[in-house]
Amino acid sequence: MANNDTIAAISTPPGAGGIGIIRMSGALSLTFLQTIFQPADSTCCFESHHLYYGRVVHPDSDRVLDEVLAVFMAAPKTYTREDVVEIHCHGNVLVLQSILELLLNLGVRLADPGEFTKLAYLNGRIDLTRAEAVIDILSAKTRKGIEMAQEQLGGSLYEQVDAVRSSLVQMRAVVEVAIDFPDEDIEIVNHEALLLQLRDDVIKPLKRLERQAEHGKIIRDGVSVVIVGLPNVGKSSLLNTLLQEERALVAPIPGTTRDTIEEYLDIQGLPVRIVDTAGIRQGADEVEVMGIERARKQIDQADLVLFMFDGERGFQESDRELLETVNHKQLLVLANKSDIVSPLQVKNIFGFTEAGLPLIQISAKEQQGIAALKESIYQAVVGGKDQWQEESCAPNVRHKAALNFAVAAAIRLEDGLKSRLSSDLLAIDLQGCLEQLNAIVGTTTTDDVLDVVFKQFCLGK
Ligand SMILES: Nc1nc2c(ncn2[C@@H]2O[C@H](COP(=O)(O)OP(=O)(O)OP(=O)(O)O)[C@@H](O)[C@H]2O)c(=O)[nH]1
Ligand SMILES: [Mg+2]
Repeated sequence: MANNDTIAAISTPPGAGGIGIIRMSGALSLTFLQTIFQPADSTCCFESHHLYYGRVVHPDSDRVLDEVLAVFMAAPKTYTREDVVEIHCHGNVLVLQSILELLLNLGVRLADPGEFTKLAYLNGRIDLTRAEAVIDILSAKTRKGIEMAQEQLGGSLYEQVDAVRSSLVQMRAVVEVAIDFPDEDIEIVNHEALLLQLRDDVIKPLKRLERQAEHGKIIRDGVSVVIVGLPNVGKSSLLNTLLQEERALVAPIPGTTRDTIEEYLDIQGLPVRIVDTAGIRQGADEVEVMGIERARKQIDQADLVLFMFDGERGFQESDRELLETVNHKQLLVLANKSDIVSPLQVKNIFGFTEAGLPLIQISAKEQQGIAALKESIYQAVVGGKDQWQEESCAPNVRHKAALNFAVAAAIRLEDGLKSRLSSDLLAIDLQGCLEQLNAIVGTTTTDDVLDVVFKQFCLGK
């Protein structure tokens, strides 16, 4: 799978920045560096893991491409376990591209997305769960998400899965002895002891991991909260207030927002994708209708809908009609503009609380009731699953699928042990369970699974 190419990519994001980094990995990295880099100090010997100042010069034309810092890192103490070179240039994408192109012309191959991390995995520096943790660190939306990803990079998930694997390997040894000596009279397999080990050391920890995967989804993907209401009720004002920036246009003209606008918000460590939508109404113009369609799509995917009406104008028939189209979703009803209407008035007029729907009064403009709203959002979407904050690891969707299969195999094994099934049949489920765990940590992962995992990376990582 690993080949002997030397690969390179721009590892910093596109756009202007203080510095931009080109990374190279492979046995010829140093040779390529020496071809294009002129160190300021002629005695430079490219000592491993030392940074050298100099210039990148085109070997044919002597044209200076940039003033840079370059570092050579000798295998195996590198990200990929191969020889690695980094060239730190000025952070202009044109400069970076010109140096990268020069390397490619010299015979370096452009790295695939995630290929550096894939090499780290293929060369045995990290297991697959740690490689996936790298993706999580890059894409985490909250501090909590980063914390979890770093735990996983440190091996928290690997170690838990590996402990279960060890137990299964031990159990398999016992069962295999019985298969090898089928004619022995004595019962080699101590079913009770195996059952105990299976329950305590396999099923219990696997179920805990399954539960953690539920939380993993919350931490990784967060939840989607969509603000819905008639035009002009103050949806965009709420988005701006939540984000504490003037992200969306706000105007007293109904139909101001025509597209959906989404941003991430951190509520007590929970990544919340908050979406402002076009006000929904009859008789909208063509563009508005397109916006309304998009709003409907967002509503379909939402974990929670914030249904907003104008507290000053009151809850009207048109609000009720709109509410009916979204009340199959989890809802919070917001009466906005509490700065110009007294809370008591809202209650008396609309009687929401009496009807059983929790009513939250806010002023999006004057930022009143926002802390309580955030708390309500958090409670609505996290509810009883509050222990997600304390979890030490967050299995992802891929892990979860494998965990589900592993638990199913373990439970079949439990049944088999209880009914004294023959050893060769027990061995099948033991092996099945083990294989799922091997796939999680990546010892027996197929190429197409690896492709899916590493495609999630950006270029240069
Ligand atoms: N007094 C008061 N005015 C508000 C409040 N929130 C919004 N407004 C005003 O209501 C008008 C409409 O606000 P927007 O935030 O643009 O409303 P919207 O729901 O996004 O409107 P559309 O995008 O047209 O659907 C603006 O003039 C805001 O200043 C509030 O809490 N109090
Ligand atoms: Mg708006």
